[in-house]
Amino acid sequence: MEELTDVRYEVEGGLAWITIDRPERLNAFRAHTVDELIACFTRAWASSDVGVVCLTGAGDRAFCTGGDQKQRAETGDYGPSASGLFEVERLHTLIRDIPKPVIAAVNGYAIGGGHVLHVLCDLSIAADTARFGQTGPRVGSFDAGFGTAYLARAIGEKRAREVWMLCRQYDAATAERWGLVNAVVPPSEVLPEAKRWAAEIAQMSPTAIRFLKHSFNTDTDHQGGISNLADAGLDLFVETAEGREGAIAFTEKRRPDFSPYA
Ligand code: S0N
Repeated sequence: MEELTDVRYEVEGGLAWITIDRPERLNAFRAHTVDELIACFTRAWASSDVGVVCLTGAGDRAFCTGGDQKQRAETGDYGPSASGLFEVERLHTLIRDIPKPVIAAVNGYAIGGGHVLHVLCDLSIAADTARFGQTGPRVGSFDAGFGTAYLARAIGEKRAREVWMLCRQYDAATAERWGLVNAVVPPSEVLPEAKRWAAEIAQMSPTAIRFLKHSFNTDTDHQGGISNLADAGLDLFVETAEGREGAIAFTEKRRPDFSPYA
């Protein structure tokens, strides 16, 4: 694996820590960050000394705040990547397909595409200070497919539609009540608690866990097709004046004006 700039990868006693390391942008991801996340998850998959993966964010403010809106406002995309593609859908599929449990240690904001990442993890442990929500309709994007349909599986149709249509933020207590996270702990306990859960899982049969994970996924794998469809639509949408207005308004720290597009 080449030297990492946006992500950290550390293995500690059978647990691979994958940390998005862009705290100055609240751990928002650009295309290169996604490339590095894919490399880290692939490495964890291939490593026989890794049984569980934990995804988290650097610092104490954010897990991940989704696509880098400053990059998007600057260049109209999420910046360069190895393949020339923004491979976030591939990352989503990898988090689901890696045959090892993935725990999200949600240490702060899980917003937009960052919220989708934690939803796709097998388990989520949140700080009591964490905040959850989607912002796409405010910033001129959407993350449909796993981002909508799988969320609805997790918390129900009405709540998933509320999350996307109102773009509110929810606290950790609400997330726990809704079944969006497995446990809520004080901020200093998020990583130790994830470690304890990983150690407990490590006592189990890895083969049984692998079959169980694939079996859970099989029921929702078709949602990957919806993701591809939505992704194709999003590529067109982000090029429009309506899509650009959302990204530009974010960097200008003002409310977007979508009134011409009703
Ligand atoms: C998280 C929020 C609410 C925090 O607010 P707060 O506490 O007031 O802090 P700020 O001062 O706003 O933030 C501190 C600094 O961090 C920068 N920053 C924060 N988030 C981002 C970001 N996402 N991109 C770039 N920079 C970010 C702030 O600008 C600030 O910097 P300074 O100090 O220089 O002013 C608040 O920050 C917030 O609302 N953030 C934006 C959240 C958001 O809208 N995220 C993007 C949502 N959209 C996506 O994620 C797209 C999904 C995606 O990529 C995708 C997925 C699947 C298929 C396709 C796509 C696709 O888009 O192509």
